[in-house]
Amino acid sequence: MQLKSLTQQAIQVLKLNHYKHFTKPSLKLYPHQWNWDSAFIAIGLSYFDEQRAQEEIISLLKGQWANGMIPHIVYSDSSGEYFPDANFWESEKNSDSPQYRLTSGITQQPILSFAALRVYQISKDKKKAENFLEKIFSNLFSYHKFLLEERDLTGEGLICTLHPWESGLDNSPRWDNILEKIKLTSPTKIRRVDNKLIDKQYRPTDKDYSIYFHIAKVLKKHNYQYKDYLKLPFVVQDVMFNSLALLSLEALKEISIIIQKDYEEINNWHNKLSNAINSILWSEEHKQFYDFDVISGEVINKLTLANCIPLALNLLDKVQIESIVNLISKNNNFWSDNGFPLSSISLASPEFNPKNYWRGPVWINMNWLIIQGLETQGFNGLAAKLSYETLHLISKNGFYEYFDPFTGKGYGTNNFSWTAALTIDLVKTIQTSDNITHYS
Ligand code: 2M8
Repeated sequence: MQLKSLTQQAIQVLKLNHYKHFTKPSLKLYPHQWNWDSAFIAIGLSYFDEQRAQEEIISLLKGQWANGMIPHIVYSDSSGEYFPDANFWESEKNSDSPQYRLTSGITQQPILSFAALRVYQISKDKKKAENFLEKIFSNLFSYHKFLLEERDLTGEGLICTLHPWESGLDNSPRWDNILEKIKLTSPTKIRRVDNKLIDKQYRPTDKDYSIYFHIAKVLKKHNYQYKDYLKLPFVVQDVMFNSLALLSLEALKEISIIIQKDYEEINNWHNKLSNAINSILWSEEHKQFYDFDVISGEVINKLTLANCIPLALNLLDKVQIESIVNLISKNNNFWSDNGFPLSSISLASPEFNPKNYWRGPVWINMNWLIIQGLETQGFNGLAAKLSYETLHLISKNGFYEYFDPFTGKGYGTNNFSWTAALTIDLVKTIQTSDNITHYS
């Protein structure tokens, strides 16, 4: 495997998808700016264009709401059809939405502060990078404040997500039971572009889409204000979302030290969130982290890779670490003997489908997050092996959005930005690790 040429190809993908001050996840399928995509993209960019990496994040923050929410989509003026478009959301119904940017009305996996710190750590021009952190600190701070205060709807210290699109793992089987129970009162007219561009067997169903639209309409009806959260159709304490918020909060703490700003709130939020993740989302019985469905009051006991994301946190004990590492090791739930790691849901689960979106395929950002976790917990050998296998999959099949865990075939869109960006980071990490001789 030629790591140098793989990096060069990845850089070309990010150049191809560059538009004004940000990077589209994909030219046709996703022609706007997405929240967590931009976080991953900024990390990749920072290896070859520090200025552009910083601009990527600043551009996303232009869409931030006055209440601190960073929307899941900041719409661009570029050509290219995408639905739902900005008009669908009518975000102006909430006076906190920005005047000069069109955005969606929901947020997405909060990995941005973690990415901003990585951009700083990778950059060579530290003075400039420090100025960048100073410039964006109050934005990041108010985003965490929004999450930890406004989105802690139950008052238990956990952030609630209000739409499958907020999870970023849109049609994950974790949401099946909730979606199943939602009754559409009137037929929801849906317009789809995605399944005209990509074969529909690889995308969510029309039924899923009608419910996604329905939930979004309910949020819109509440003017994106949620005092009455028990009236909402989808309210979840999502393990992955809360874990990434905590990871980002740790990064925010570090950023505040770099720029010498001391904020007591960060420590308070941190303590509250770590305690809540460990006490509410950890199942002592199953030795696993599970999401919680606030509306039905039920634990969502499905096993997907998202349940393993807490591995990246510093709060786990030995039993918790071992149970997750065991799950993601070869020949177990997410890594078949002759296949490619890691499938997005357990290979053994009844919903597993190797081709369909977030219901089985390998996603590079998920592998990358697990690799961060393995490194945090000191499993450097396994982290290097997973990095190598991930790069091998990409070099064999291309910069696809997702991959078949058995054959490695790429699905969804090609030239997908976060696949390219994280390739650059994985190559760098592998090259600087002790395992270089083995894997280069
Ligand atoms: C996918 O989600 C969008 C809706 O937000 C879509 O299907 O149209 C997800 O994979 C999400 O995680 C990702 O951020 C987005 C853009 O890559 O695409």
